[in-house]
Amino acid sequence: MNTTVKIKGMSCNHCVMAVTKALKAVDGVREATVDLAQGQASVEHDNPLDMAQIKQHVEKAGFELD
Ligand SMILES: [Cu+2]
Repeated sequence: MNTTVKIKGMSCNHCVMAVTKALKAVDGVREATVDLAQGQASVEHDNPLDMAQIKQHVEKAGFELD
């Protein structure tokens, strides 16, 4: 499955790496590809995404869901 997640607050490649790492750490996530210009991430996962956990990880990394 693939879900697009909107993320606020990313401004550079360092942010992209932090968000990528945070998303990949969520249970069931296989791959995460962050698009800085679009302010979003494409997340590949096995089970339906646990958005609460996505939110928690993104916020812990210092960003917000849009
Ligand atoms: Cu940055």
